[in-house]
Amino acid sequence: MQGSTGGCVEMGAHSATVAAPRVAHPIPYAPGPSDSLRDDLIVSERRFLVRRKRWARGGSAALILAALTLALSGCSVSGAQKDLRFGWPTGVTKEATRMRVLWTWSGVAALFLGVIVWGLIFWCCIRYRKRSDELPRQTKYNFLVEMVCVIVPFIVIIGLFWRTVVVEDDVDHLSKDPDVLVTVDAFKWNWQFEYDHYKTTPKTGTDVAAVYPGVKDPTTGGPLNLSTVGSDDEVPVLVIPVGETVQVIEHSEDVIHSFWVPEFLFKRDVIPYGTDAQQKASGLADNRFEFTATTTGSFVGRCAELCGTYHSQMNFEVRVVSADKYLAYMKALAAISPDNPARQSIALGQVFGAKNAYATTTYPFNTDRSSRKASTQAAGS
Ligand SMILES: [Cu+2]
Repeated sequence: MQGSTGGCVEMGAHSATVAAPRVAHPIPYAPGPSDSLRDDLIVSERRFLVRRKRWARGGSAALILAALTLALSGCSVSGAQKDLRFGWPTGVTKEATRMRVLWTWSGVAALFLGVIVWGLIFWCCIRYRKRSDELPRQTKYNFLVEMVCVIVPFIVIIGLFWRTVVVEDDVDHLSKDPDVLVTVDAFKWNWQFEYDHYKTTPKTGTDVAAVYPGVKDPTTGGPLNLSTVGSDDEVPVLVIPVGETVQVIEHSEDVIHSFWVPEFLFKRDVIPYGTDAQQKASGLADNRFEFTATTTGSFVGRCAELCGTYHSQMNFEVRVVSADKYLAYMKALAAISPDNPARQSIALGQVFGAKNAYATTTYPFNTDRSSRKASTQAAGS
């Protein structure tokens, strides 16, 4: 009786189990290296190690040369990172600068990794280019390389996330006692700017720099805050002091608008919560944000939310001025009755001259829907 089990041959009931001869399966792509091939590989490895040392020395020399060039050309690291914008627009607030710094260093980090990856790709192309028809040494499962390829991207992601959260928190930060507190009231289709407070405590109601003296607010019965409002004929201008923290309360009663100043590199929606009574009942609070302007000048602002028929005409201007000019403007406004619809241009003219009595970065649009023509700037506006 003869049977076969696995790789053994059983010869009868008393026969010994004899191992069957192993069949040598050809391994087409992994031949054992001959002595000469092994020698070639050893020589090749040595050459590689020598080259690696040379490259390391060359890389160090390049880094030192770059640092020396930077130092000798009078560039500072802060100057270089200021110029490395990678397309980021120039902002005029501290918050815009913080965002730009994040963008710059993210770009530098991406370039650094990019150069390493490109270098490795080109190195592989040159180092392992085809030299003959001989099959090169086949390798697999390099644990170290695979771990590096997993861990490094994770470190990059964690770094980017961490810095983004830190900068986002900075941009969204609200001071307990900002220098200037302004309520931006958006409505179909214009803006009202109410100056609630300037460097005094708003809760006490004694902020004389931002109220009409002797005029009571009909709603609260307290002092009436200084305010200006835009119209079809006049673009609203928000005047703020440079280098001081400005907190904006965004209020709307009709639809969603969005306060956007392109040079601030920032916009935020103005969410409507109905009338004051409805909002109070809902317990929902108006959006707030804060900024500190770093450059004086006039900057156009726009509504960035499609809010209705004349949405595109909701332009305004933010005028960043010195603290002295700001206080002078507050005083000029306080001296004009809140019932005077021309109070903004009168006060602006008194402080900044007749040429700057109106917005200088934009102009009122023609609201006649039958005109069928693009709006042009009217004389004197
Ligand atoms: Cu709007």
